[in-house]
Amino acid sequence: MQAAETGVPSSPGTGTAPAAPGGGFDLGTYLNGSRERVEAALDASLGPERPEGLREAMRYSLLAGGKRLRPILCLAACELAGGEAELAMPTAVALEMIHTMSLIHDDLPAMDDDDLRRGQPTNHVKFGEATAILAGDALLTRAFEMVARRSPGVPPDRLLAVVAELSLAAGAPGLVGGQVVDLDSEGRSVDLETLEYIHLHKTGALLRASVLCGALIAGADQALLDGLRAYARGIGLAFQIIDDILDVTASSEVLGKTAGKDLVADKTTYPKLLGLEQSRQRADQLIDAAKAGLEPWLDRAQPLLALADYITSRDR
Ligand code: GRG
Repeated sequence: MQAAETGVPSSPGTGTAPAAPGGGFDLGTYLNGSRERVEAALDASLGPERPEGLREAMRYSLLAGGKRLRPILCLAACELAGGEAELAMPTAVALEMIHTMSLIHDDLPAMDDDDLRRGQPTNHVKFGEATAILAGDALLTRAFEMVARRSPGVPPDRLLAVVAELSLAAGAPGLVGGQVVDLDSEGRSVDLETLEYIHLHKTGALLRASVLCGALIAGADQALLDGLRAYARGIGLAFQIIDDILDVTASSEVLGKTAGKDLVADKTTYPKLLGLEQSRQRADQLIDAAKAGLEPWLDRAQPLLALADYITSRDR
């Protein structure tokens, strides 16, 4: 589902969920408003980095569009936990910086070797491999500075907890570990357990950090953090199942990245293991489980519940 282009930014940051004409939650308006604020924060996040060529490569990928799902999840979790979304904005930006870094590195010839990302030439195609690696490195390290030095108003112990979550998500226990197992699995069949390991780490870890960090900034208690962990597990796996399905069913033009790559690389995917129909059913079950994790907080969880549904209905 795409946010309506005409949607007027309304509630994100105000603590009031936008109402659709029928009285339900209006996800299109919510996404529009959140994206607009995230884009502005991303645009302002890179200062006068030098050398200029490095700055240009960092900005190129960071501002190349994308759904901005991780920052939006972070802001929504902060509000669910009773915090002002604006307090979580530097962390939301940091999450998008880490995500963008992972996309730049994933596209490199030594990794997934792709030349199209977010509808544009990949970073290494545009700037060369060395600059792309360094732009990724600079975004990753800048992400931690955003949290540690540019998050006014958040108590230091909460920022420390956020730094810990981000480190776990980006490093060997998260993105890097998942990527290593994914690369090791190329050209051979893997079972469902290994596939889930790859995706819980490569994709799920940062989505999990997104909601946990938002909630930590607001001082969430253990019960809510546990509910958000259950939510994140469900949306993380469902997100990847839909990614696998879209790789088969959508065009490169719509996706903004090369479609059909999994088939060409003979990768094990959910559709390959379960078939398209069962994969969709599995994604739906996971979204139901994700939403069940937030049941005790239903009155304030509308944005996160709607975002969970968005994950299975998205077309890119
Ligand atoms: C160097 C610390 C370090 C980590 C890099 C390269 C790598 C390790 C990990 C790869 C992680 C990766 C690219 C996972 C894929 C996740 C995924 C499904 C990306 C697509 O996310 P979307 O659909 O993209 O949210 P947009 O463009 O909308 O943001």
